[in-house]
Amino acid sequence: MQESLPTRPVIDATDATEVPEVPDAPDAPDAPDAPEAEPAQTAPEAKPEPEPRLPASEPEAASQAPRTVGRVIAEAFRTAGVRYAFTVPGESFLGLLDVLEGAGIRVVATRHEGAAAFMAEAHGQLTGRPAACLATRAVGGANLAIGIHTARQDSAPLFAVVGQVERSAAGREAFQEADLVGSIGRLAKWAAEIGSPEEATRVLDECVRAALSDRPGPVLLSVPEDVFDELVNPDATPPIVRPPAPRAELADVRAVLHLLASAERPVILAGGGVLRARTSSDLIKLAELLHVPVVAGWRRPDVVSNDHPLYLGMAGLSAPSVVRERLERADAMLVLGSRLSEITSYGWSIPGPGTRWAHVDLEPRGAAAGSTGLRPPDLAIQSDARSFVRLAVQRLQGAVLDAASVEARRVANETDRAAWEAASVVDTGSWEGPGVHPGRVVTSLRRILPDEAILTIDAGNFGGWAARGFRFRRPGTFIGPTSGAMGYGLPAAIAASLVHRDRPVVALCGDGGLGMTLAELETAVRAGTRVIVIVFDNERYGTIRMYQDRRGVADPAGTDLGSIDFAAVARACGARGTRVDTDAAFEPALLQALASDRPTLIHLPIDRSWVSVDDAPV
Ligand SMILES: Cc1ncc(C[n+]2csc(CCOP(=O)(O)OP(=O)(O)O)c2C)c(N)n1
Ligand SMILES: [Mg+2]
Repeated sequence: MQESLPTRPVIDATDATEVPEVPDAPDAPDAPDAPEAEPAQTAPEAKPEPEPRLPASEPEAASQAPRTVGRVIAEAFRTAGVRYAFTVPGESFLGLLDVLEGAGIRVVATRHEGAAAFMAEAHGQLTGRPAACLATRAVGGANLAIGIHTARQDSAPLFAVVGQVERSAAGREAFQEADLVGSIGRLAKWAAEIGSPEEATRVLDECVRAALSDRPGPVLLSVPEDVFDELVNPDATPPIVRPPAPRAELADVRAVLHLLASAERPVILAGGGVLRARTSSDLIKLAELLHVPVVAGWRRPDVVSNDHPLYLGMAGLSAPSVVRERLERADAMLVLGSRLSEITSYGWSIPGPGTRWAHVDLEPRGAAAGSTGLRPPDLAIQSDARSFVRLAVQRLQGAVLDAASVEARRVANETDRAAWEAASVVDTGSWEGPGVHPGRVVTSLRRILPDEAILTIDAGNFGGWAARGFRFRRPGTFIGPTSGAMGYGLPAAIAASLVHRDRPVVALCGDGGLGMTLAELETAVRAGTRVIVIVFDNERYGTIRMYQDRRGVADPAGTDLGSIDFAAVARACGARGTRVDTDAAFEPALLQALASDRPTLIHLPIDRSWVSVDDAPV
C-alpha cells in the first residue's frame, strides 16, 4: 500500500484525539434476527417484522424426529439465519422440504424456481441474512440459475439446494440427471454435493462459511434424493461459525483520511457494503466532517439520504452526466463497500487516471484490478465498511480543519449538488398522452410514498425515470439487481414484503420483465403480502428496440410484444388490478393501493415515443 500525498492537508487526521474503537455488533450467526439498528439519518428506520412464527409444538416434535441429513441441513440453515425457503417442490428433496417448518423455516411455494431464487436473493440483499431456495434436479436447478448469478453479482448470501438423482441411478443419464455442481454450481461462489451422510456436517460447515464469509454470495448444495433420509451420527453437529468480518487497522484509516483530507476534489463512492454493514449514518458523519460528497454505486441509491446536501446522485445507467463528470473530476476517491462493477465504474474507467483512490471493501481490488483495465488502488484495505467508517469518524472528532479549504469545499459541494438537482428533474414537458408521463409517475411516488416505503426494480428503460428522479431517504428502501436481470421486481417485492409486513413495498416493472414472473402475483396474494406492482407498458422490449434503432436496423425483429390486460390478470390471481391512462388518475390509484389489505397492480400504458429518460418525446 503506497501512500503518496500532496503537500498541504486540509486536516491532519493524525492529530485527532485517540478514541477507543466502538466494537462491532456481534457477528454470531445464531443471533441473526436482530441486526443492529441503523442509527437514523432523518428518522428511525422501521425494524423488520419478526420473521415467521411457527407453531411452538413443531420444533419440539422435530427434536424427537430422527436425525436425518435433511434435518441436519434444515437446522444448520436455521442456525445460519435462514427464516424462509422459497421453492417449487420436487420429489427429489422431500427429505428436506418436510422438515423445514419444524426447524423454524417458513416454506413459500412459488410458480417458478427463477422467482424462488430472486426472492431468496432479495431477502439476502435487504437483510444481509441468507434465505434458501430449493429445486429439483436439472430441471429445477436450471431455473434457479438466474437468481444464483444475480446473488453473485450482488454479493448476497443465499443457499440453493438441489435434489439430485438417487445414488444408485447416478452416472446413467437418469431422469433429469445432470452434473449440478459442475454446471449451475459454477455460477455460485461455492458448490458441493453431500454424497453420503458421513460428509454432511463437514460439507455444511464449508457451505455456511462460504455463503457468509468475506464477500458473501450464493452457494449451491446438491444432495442425492436418498441421502436426505439417511441418518447422521447424533454426535456430529456442524460447527456453523460465521468468521468475523475483517476490520481496518488504524494506520490504514489514517492513510485514507489523509488521502481525502489533502485532496482538492475528493469524493466517496459508496456501495452495497455500506448498506449491508448498516453504517449509512456513520458514513454521513464522515462525509460531513471532511466535507466530502457521496456518490452511490449503481443500484445502491439508498446508501445515504438523497436529501442530504452532500449526496451527489447514483452512478451508472440512467445517471445524469453530471455524476460521471464529478467522478472524473475527483483527484481523490474513497470507494467504500462497492465492488466497482462495470456499470458503476463506467466500463472500468472510474476512478480515472488522475484520481488517487482507496478501496475499502470486504474484497478490495489489489493488483488484479489491472485485469479489468482499472488502475490498482493506491490503498487497498480489506475491511467491513462499518468498522472502517466508525474508526475514521472517531479519528476525526475534534480535528482542526483548515477554514479556507473547508470554505472552498463547501462552495464546490453546493455547486455540484445544485447541478445534480437540476439534472435529475424528470417530470417536465407538456405531455397530454396517450398514456402517462413516466417522470410524473415518479414525482407522484416521491410525493406520496412514506420514507420507509421499499422500492424494487426490474430491468429496462422504464426504470430510468425512477433511477434519476426518485429520492430515497432511508437506507434499506431499495432493492435492485446489479445483474440487470429481468423478472426480478415482483419476486423481490414479495420477499421485502414478507420481511417488512408493516411497510409499503412497490415493484416497478416493465411489461417485458413483469411478464417473466407475472404468475407470482398469486404467490403475493397467498403469502399475505400487500405489494404494489406498477407496470410501465409499452408493449415491447423497449430497451432492446432502442439498441436496434441506434444500429439503424430497418425491420427490427424480436422486440415487439402484444398487449396484456395486466389488471385483469392481477384480479384473476386474487389481487386488485387497475388501469391508469392519465397522469391525474395515478395518485388516487396509488393511494387506494396503499390503503388496501391485498396486493395491487397498477397498469400504466406508456407511449412508445418515451424511449428512455435521456430520449423523451417532450
Ligand atoms: C433475463 C433477461 N433477459 C434479457 C435481458 C435483456 N434486456 C434488458 S432490458 C430488456 C427489455 C425489457 O423490457 P421491459 O421490461 O418491457 O422494459 P422496457 O425496456 O420496455 O422499458 C431486455 C430484453 C435481461 N436484462 N434479462
Ligand atoms: Mg416494455
